[in-house]
Amino acid sequence: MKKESAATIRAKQYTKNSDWFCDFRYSPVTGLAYEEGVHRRDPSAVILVGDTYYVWYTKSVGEAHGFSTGDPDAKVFPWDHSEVWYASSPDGVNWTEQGLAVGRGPKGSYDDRSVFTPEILHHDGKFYLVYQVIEGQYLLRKYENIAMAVAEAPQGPWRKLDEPILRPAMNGEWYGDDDNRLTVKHKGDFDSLKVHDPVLFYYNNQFYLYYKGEQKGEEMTFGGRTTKWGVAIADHPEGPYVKSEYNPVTNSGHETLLWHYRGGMAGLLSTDGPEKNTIQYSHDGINFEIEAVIKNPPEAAGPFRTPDHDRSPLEGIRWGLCHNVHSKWNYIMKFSIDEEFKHCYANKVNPEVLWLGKKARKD
Ligand code: AAL
Repeated sequence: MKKESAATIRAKQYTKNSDWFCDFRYSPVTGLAYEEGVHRRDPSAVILVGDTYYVWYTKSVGEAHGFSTGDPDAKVFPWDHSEVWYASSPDGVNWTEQGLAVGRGPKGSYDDRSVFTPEILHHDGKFYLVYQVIEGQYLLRKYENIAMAVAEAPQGPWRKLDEPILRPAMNGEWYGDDDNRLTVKHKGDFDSLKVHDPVLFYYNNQFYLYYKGEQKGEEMTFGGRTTKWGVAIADHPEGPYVKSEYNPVTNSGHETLLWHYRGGMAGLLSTDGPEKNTIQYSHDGINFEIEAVIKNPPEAAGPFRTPDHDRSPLEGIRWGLCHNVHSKWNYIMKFSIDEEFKHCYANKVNPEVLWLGKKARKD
């Protein structure tokens, strides 16, 4: 009998087609591009209001110094001492920064240190911004919360809710008093330490707030950091949000990226976990299955929220904005999906022809 390796036996289990598979392309934008001395990052989804595109993002100025300065006010990360700003565009490529959307609160308030990583939901004539907040000194063991502000127009004014809408589980127990988030007696839930990267949807007549959880005593696995996503659900956009009993709903993934597709929710998981670099789909917003394994995914992406999301599995991420954090000053660029190769195979056209054509265009 023909011998089969473990990999060959596994390969036979991978029977899905390429409907959810794609490659990604990146291109510059104007107005939110690299700027010396300024970080712009974590773009929200892009929404179209009238004939103008809008995006919200984390903005901060000045260098980050880490945790070893001894100065409790020193900026530790590029997203520390940040604010949420917004920009508009006629075409999704040429952006004009419009100014501050949501700033930090006065000393002693739940968002007095940093306000960052925004996402937007336009629903029923109102605009809901969800974002991360930090109060007081930024420590590695700091609990981080998610807050909301509401407006009648993309230009604001934004009304902050009185309290954050989501907090970490805050269970688990630290070991020792050093500010070390890896040393614990026990870890607690997947989101015992931080709730990050919120994204809000109107889904099945409720409001689904997906987020990334970080755990006290997080470890490294063979897939990288143990970050996972959860969802909290509310009947009203302003809450109260109740965490799903099924949380975490992913076992991998860093910044959240999700979109509607034919009555279910799709997500792109990147950066961390054994299922990073996969696109997943759930028919109910809770039970996600891997649909495609991808490469080169966008970081912290905010896709254009198209009304045509049911047209094809990837319509909800056809293009959008993402950030580049691999340079001294973080900046925003455009991503788009590329399905050309896939279509070659579907149409039985040698992909080499496409490749040569592209090369010729470039030369
Ligand atoms: C990113 C995101 C969140 C974190 C920080 C800024 O990787 O997960 O946004 O808080 O880093």
